[in-house]
Amino acid sequence: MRLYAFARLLLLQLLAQYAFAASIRSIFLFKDVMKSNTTALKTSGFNSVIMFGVGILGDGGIMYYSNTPGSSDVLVASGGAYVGGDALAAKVRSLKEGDTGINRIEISMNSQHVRDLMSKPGPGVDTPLYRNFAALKKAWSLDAVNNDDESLYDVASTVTFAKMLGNAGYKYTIAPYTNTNFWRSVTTQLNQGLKEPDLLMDRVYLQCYDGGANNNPASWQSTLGLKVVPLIWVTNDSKPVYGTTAAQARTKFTNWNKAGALAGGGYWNDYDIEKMGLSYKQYGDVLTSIFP
Ligand SMILES: *[C@@H]1O[C@H](CO)[C@@H](O)[C@H](O)[C@H]1NC(C)=O
Ligand SMILES: CC(=O)N[C@H]1CO[C@H](CO)[C@@H](O)[C@@H]1O
Repeated sequence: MRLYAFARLLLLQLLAQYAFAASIRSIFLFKDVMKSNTTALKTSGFNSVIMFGVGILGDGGIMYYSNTPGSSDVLVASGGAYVGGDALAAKVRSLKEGDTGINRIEISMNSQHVRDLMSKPGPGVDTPLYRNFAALKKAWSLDAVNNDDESLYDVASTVTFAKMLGNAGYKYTIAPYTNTNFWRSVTTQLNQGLKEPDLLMDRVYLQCYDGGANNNPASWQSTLGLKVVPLIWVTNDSKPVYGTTAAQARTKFTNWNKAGALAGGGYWNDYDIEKMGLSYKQYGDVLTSIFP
């Protein structure tokens, strides 16, 4: 009996280690989740989705901005409550339910209003902003907030805001393309004294296209002291020069991973996969084979 219990403990530890070590296979959701093919997203090998286009208002309200023709922006949290509607909440939650490989949902935002709200009224648990994020987390079953700041780069308010989100139960992630010094300061301050799996800033999605086309994942890894998840832009008719086929993505991820073991890989973005008639499965297969 004791031997059995011991063996079970060992097995559980192994399983925990395995779950912990699982690589990140991610995709940014640019398309309105009410319109995208969530069945394909759930079953093509991705385990992490990052919903693009959330932003905060001057009064602490949270918007889900539309980037899809025919869709409108939706106010999703206000006055400390979720107000985005049941259908949207059910759709977002469904990403992690039923036949799915997804176990993590993040929302991606810019730095609009972060500095003014952190200075007044601040990051307290009674503020509208805190309560709105808490309500949204619950309604959408969210795991993390992704910072895609590409303009303000204010260390102090970013750190205060991220810690506030940590209090509300979120993990914090970043999606840098440039400004290494800023991201290093933020990372160091947020993770001070913390170790895996308790890191507050636990994922770096590194843009390796457009403005970040020359980014070298291995050198970002050594600068930040964290493994990164390089992002590649799928075939796209907006900036075709940065478009990457699944075959080309395989080569890029393979080479980067050889130069310095990565935390995983990811794509920008689902809208273009659908618009260009590409295959989720082909792009997903690249990730499952290189980052099992
Ligand atoms: C969504 O994806 C699934 C599985 O990949 C596919 O069978 C289905 O036809 C797609 N639906 C639409 C509306 O394109
Ligand atoms: C993510 C992104 O910028 N996608 C663009 C791809 O190209 C189409 C059409 O040119 C744009 O509408 C998308 O915004």
